[in-house]
Amino acid sequence: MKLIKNAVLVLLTSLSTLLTAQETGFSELLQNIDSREKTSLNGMWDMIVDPLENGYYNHRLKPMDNGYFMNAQMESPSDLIEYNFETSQQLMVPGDWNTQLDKLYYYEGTVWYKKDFEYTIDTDKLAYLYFEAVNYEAIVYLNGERLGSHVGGYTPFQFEVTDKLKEGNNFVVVKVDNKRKAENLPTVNQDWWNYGGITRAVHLINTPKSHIDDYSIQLPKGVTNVITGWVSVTNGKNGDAVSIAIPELKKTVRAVLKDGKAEFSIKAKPKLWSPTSPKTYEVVVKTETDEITDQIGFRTIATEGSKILLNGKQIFLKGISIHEEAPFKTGRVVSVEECRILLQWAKELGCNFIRLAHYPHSEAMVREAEKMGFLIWSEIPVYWTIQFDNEDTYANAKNQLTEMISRDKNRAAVILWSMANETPEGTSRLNFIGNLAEQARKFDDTRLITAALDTQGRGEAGNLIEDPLGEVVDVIGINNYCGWYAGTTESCASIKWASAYNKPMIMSEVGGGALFGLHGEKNERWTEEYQAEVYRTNIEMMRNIDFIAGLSPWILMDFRSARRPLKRIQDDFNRKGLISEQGMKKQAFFVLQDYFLKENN
Ligand code: GCB
Repeated sequence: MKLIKNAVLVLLTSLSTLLTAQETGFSELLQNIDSREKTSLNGMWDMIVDPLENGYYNHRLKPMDNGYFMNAQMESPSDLIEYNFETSQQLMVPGDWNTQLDKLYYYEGTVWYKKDFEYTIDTDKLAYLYFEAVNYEAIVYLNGERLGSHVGGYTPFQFEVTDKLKEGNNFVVVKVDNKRKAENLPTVNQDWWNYGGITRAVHLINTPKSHIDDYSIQLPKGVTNVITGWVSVTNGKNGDAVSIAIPELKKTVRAVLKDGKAEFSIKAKPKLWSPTSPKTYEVVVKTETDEITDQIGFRTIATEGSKILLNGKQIFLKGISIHEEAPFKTGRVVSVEECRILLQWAKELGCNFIRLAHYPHSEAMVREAEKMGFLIWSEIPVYWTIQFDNEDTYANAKNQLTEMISRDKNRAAVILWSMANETPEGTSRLNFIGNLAEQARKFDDTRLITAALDTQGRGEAGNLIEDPLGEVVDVIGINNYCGWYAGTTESCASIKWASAYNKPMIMSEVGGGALFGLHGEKNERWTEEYQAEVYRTNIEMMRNIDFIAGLSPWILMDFRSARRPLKRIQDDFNRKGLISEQGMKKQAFFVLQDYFLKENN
C-alpha cells in the first residue's frame, strides 16, 4: 500500500515538474530571487545553430530521443556523431544572439545552448533552475533529460530539479526557438527586433525543503492604515508559523499556514511611496526554516472621473515609452547599469512615469525604476492583429499576464497593467481582452487596467474615443501620430478630442522620426527640426484635452526594427527616439523636457 502511495506521489511530483514552466501557476514562481541562495549560470554557453532542427527531429520529422540535448561525445574512432558542443562557437548569456554574431543578425529559428556546471548535493535543500527570460520558446534539458518547455519571450519560468542534479559535473541544454508564428504573442509582425536567445539571466537556486515560494505584501485598494497579504510556503504543514516583520515600522505579525498559504494583516501607517519620495521598507518574511528580505513600497492608486489619484491626490503622468534595448551597443539590455542609463535619461527629461513597452521588461528594470521614483505601465505583447479566436493564443496571453503580475505584484511603482496595444475592433478581440482584464483583476485588484488604442474615430468636434474596449479598462491609452502618419504638423494643435467614457486618458504614443544630426526645415521629414515640431504641435493639442491624465510619447531611444529599412536614415532603426542609439539627444528631447519641467501640471 505504502509503495503504491509512494509511486503515486512520485508520479504526481514528476507531473507537476513537467507542468511547472509550461503552465506556471500564479503562486509557483519563486518570488524575489535576489534574496535567495543562488549560483549564476551566466557566462559563455556553447551553442549550435540548427535552422533545420536537425538536433530535434529525425528525417521523418519525428522527435528523436537522442537529439543534441544528449550532448553525446565520441567514445571510439568509429562513432558517428554529427555535432559537438565542445568545438562549437559560444554565446554570452544573458544576451541576444543577433548582436553577438554577424551571421545571426537576421536569424530566426533554433539555436541549442549548452552549459556545464559543478554541483554539490545537499540533501537538506531543494534546487530550482530559474530562467529570467528566453525568447521565444525554450525546451530545457538537464543531463539529457527533458524538464519541460516554456513559451513567451519576456517572463521568468523555473523547474524544480532537486532529484535530477548529480554530484559533480552536470550539463543543461536549452533549445531556443524564436521563429515568429501567427498564433504567438507577439504575432508575425512587430515593430521591434525579434532578438533571440537566453536574453536574461539563468540561476540555480537552492532553498530549504520547506521554503517561502511567494508572497504578496501591499496596501489593499484605497486603504492606507493596514498592510495585507499572504505568504505561500512549499512543503509547509498546516499550523506552521510564518512571521512578517517591518522593522522600521516596529511591526511583526505572526500568521499560520493553512493549505500552503498564510494570510495576514498589519495595522500600520507607512509613509507612502511616490515619485517625489520613493520610500520603501525592508520587509522580512520568515518561517522556521526560511527567511526572505525584500524592499517594499506602499501606495494607493485609483481613478475618479478623468483623474488618476496617487495616494488620494491627482497626479499628471509625465512619461516616456521605453523599449528594453541597450544604450550605445543596441541589442537586449543585459545589465542593471544599462537599465540605469535609460532611466537616468527619463529622469533628465522630467518624467515621473514610464511605459515599459511592449512586453514585460526585466525585474532589474522594474526594481531600478521603483528606486528612482517612476510610476510604471507594464504590458504584455498582445500587439496588433493576433489570433483573437484561438484558444491556445488566449492561454498563452493569460500565462504571460500571470507571470508578469506574479513577478511584479509587490512593486508599488507599477500602477498600470496593460492588456494590449493597437488591436483592431471586433467581438472576439473584446472577449479576449475583456477576459484578460478579468484575470488581471482577479490576481490583483489594487492596480489599474489599461490598453493602448489606435481606434479613435472622427466625431463632429474632432477625434472621438468610443472603442468598446474603453468600457473594460480603467484608464484609456491612446496612440496617435498627428503630423507623422496622419495630418500635417500644422493641423495638430487645433485638433479637438472627445470621449464616450468618463475615464482618464493617457496619450500612450505620439511622436515622429528624426535622424540625429540631420538638420533642415521643420517640414522636412527625418530632420530634428521636423520631429521637434511634431512634439510642439502635439503638446499644444494635448493641452486642450480636459480628460488627459498623462502621456508617454514614442519613444526614449531609437530601437532596432526590421520594418525600418530606409538606407542612410533608418538602417534598421525606428528613429522615433528622442535620443539616438548612440546616446545623442535630438531637439525634440528638449521640447518635451521643457514641457515637463516648466509646466506646473
Ligand atoms: C505604434 C506602435 C509602436 C510602433 C510605433 C511606430 O503605434 O504601437 O510599436 O513602433 O507605432 O513607430 O510606428
